[in-house]
Amino acid sequence: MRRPSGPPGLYYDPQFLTRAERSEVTRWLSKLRPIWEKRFSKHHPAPEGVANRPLLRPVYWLGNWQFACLGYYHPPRKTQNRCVAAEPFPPALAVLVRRVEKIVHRQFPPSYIPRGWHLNTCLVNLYGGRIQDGKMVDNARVGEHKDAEPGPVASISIGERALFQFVASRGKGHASQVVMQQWLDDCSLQIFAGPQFKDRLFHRVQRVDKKAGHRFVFPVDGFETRRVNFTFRYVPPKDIVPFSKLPKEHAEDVQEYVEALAENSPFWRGAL
Ligand SMILES: O=C(O)CCC(=O)C(=O)O
Repeated sequence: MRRPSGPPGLYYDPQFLTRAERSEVTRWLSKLRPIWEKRFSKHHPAPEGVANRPLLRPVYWLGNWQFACLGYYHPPRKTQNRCVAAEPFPPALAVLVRRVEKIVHRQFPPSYIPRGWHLNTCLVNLYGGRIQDGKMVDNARVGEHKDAEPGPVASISIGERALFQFVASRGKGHASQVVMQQWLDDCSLQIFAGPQFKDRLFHRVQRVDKKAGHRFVFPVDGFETRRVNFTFRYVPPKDIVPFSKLPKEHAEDVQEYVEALAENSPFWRGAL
């Protein structure tokens, strides 16, 4: 019998997805059209000297969409007009989420789980290489950060394995210290929670392998995807706003993204 393990606040199961579940998820993914967002926008411009570059990777959000240019959800102060109501989880993911929530309640103490917590948000991250000026530039990494949504965060990975690190900051100008690292395998589940892994430490994806030859095909120009990661989080429903209720300037900033999403999604067509 498999015995998923980890220190308090960290859970890892290298074989969470069955082959059938992986196939279901991959089938759903094949119809998805992720988008390239830019970091800044007309009403939320880049600071002086900072370029308004696209994110390192195409993304897709479910449950609610946190557009990069509006600023990510960050309680206690940065919570309003950042989480825009988005498509619900498809059946292939909803069934996994129910299993993950059970694991969370079994695995972590109640003090790690805020009242009302349930996984209602998912960021789908594509990792791979971008074709720039005719050359493939590897973009398969994420810099150190914390996920500010309250409570446990669950991450399901498919494709090439990724080197995921928890790091402690040693202040400006000093390299962070790696406290714990884990290769996230194809079909794996990682959950992190609590004062150490969720609140104190930062996390990052240092690199993604190329060895197994996994590839995913998306209608995204100039990007070759070899890993897909689903990061499930909780945003209190009171902080989720429909697109139609966004203040005018916010709506203007994300209009082009919503129009792109609407080309492939009845939900987003309805939101326009
Ligand atoms: O791809 C991963 O494993 C982690 C992604 C991540 O850190 C995030 O979405 O915040």
